[in-house]
Amino acid sequence: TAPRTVLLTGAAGGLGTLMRELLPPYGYRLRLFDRRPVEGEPDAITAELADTRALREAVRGVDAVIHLAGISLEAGFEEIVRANIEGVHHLYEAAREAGVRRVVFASSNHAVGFTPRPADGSGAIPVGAPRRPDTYYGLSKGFGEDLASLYWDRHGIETVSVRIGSCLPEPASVRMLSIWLSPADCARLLHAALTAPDVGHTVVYGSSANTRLWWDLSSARALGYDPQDDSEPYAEALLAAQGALDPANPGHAHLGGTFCTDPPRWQH
Ligand code: NAI
Ligand code: 15L
Repeated sequence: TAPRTVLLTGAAGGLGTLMRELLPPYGYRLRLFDRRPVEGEPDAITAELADTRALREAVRGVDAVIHLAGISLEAGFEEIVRANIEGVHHLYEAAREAGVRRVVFASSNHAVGFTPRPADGSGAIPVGAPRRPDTYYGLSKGFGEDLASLYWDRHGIETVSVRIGSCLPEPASVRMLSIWLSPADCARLLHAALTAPDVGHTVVYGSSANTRLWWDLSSARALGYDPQDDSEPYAEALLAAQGALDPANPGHAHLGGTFCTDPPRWQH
């Protein structure tokens, strides 16, 4: 049976805020969790991922979890360890104890961020490409994917790990023309990840059907995901404002963009 009650961690964040609007029309009842209060949602659970008692309470009775909570940019190693490595472990332990069957894990393109940028539109980067994390942040996302794999093989908890590109209402850079995930397509992809049968542990890239796509969307499509958006209408204005990607610019040479520069930067 399709999941109905879904725990959404990271509900106060940028993506959580978009998904709180876009997922209920698919029929989900969302339970919300974040360390920050969720505006206008008095029933949201305000707690840290380190609070195992609160997490246990949060997963009780849910059919699935969408795990967005965590540090979403580069940070100090200790901070990343606490939120993204220990945090994801606490989440899976709570899910295991409560018998939750399915998790959708917000992984990131930065798990493979040092992969050289392929030709626009080639869709060349396979989901099985070796991990090349570009930051401690990207490294923690690879850890989350491997933890998901372990909990599938050992405990039978299914996960779809979604290596999200850039999910914003509009693409904000020339790089994002290739990896943009429109919010509506994000909701479509999360719905597919929650409802597809027998996913075991599946890794997918998360983007819209962009003309300039860099990666292979076939594992996402195999879940039933049928993206409806394309960043191309934004291309002319972004290229006029920012110029084409320059292979000599270290912030343009890899999939992860300026996360790959030294020190990493994450402005658009
Ligand atoms: P965000 O930073 O806006 O939201 C993350 C939320 O997690 C925040 O509300 C924060 O309070 C909460 N959080 C952080 N550490 C926590 C902890 N220890 N305990 C409880 N709550 C905690 O990030 P955004 O953009 O909404 O991303 C959501 C998820 O998707 C993140 O895991 C991020 O790494 C991933 N992602 C997002 C992309 C995007 O384009 N928005 C791209 C790739 C991955
Ligand atoms: C991410 O993983 C970040 O969470 C998000 O804020 C964006 O910077 C995105 O990647 C990106 O690569 O554009």
